[in-house]
Amino acid sequence: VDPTLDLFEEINRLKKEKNAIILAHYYQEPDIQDIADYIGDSLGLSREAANTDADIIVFAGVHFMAETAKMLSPQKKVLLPDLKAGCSLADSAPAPLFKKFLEKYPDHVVVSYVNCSAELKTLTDICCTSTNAVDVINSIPLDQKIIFAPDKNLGAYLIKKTGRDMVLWNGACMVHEIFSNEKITKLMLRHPHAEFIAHPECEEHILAKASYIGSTTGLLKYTQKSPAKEFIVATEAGILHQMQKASPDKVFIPAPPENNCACNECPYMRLNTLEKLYLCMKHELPEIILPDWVIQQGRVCIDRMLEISQ
Ligand code: CIZ
Ligand code: SF4
Repeated sequence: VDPTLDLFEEINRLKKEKNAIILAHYYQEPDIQDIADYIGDSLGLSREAANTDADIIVFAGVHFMAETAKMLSPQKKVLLPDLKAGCSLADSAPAPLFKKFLEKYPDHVVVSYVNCSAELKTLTDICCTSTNAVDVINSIPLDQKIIFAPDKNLGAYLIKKTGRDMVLWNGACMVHEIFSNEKITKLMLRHPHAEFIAHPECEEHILAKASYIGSTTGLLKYTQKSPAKEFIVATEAGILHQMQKASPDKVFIPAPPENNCACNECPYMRLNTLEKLYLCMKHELPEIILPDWVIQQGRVCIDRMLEISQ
């Protein structure tokens, strides 16, 4: 790409020219968040993908999210700036293995966190996000047994929260499992007035320290309404950009990971760059293509979720 090109200008031009909409997840780099038409978590982004009248959806997020957008708007072109933007959590539940696992629990309803592949969704009865997971589980009759996949940490949190016994698939997100309890404790001692808040994909011992647990949207809203002036935030660090924008006078500290790495940034989310976003809009590639049967069978569990969380 020509280094003198103003990527913001070019992207905005392509957006108009092609009647495209850019949907960006909270975990995208700040530049991408700033040029997006809509920024949100996976629930908000799915809703937006279902309702848009754009011809092209440019999905600045990871592969399973773009697949969800394609399932909800199959007649539209859905682009992902980098096809390698996957997800360690979605990868932890390969559909063929999961299918075998289900054979052991024939009379169970399958609830899957939306962070899973399109193929896994074809094996799922009802989907959920961290925003609506409690409502989704509460919508299932009490005598009905449940399997929850793929995140064991979110699953354990939901068992506590709903009192429902669920069979859990043993998956996890590499970003939310990396936080250091010891370093967070030290940070809290140094910032005694800071509130510690966390995403339910974190491990139980981390959640136990949090004064608020919620989805990315939940965390963002909480920081706006809480009287606290300082927050230590245990989720992917990208969300701090919107928190800081919404509350310029407050201080946001990313919760520290175990090693001295940037591993509280999702390596998959960060594969998308402004340059790749521009190139993908220019060439209308890479495009998300799904077999018809996957779209038809996979979207049933998403439609059920959207009905419950209208
Ligand atoms: O960890 C993720 O990928 C999350 C929290 C997604 C989402 O928006 O729920
Ligand atoms: Fe997947 Fe975790 Fe990255 Fe979210 S933060 S996309 S769950 S690897």
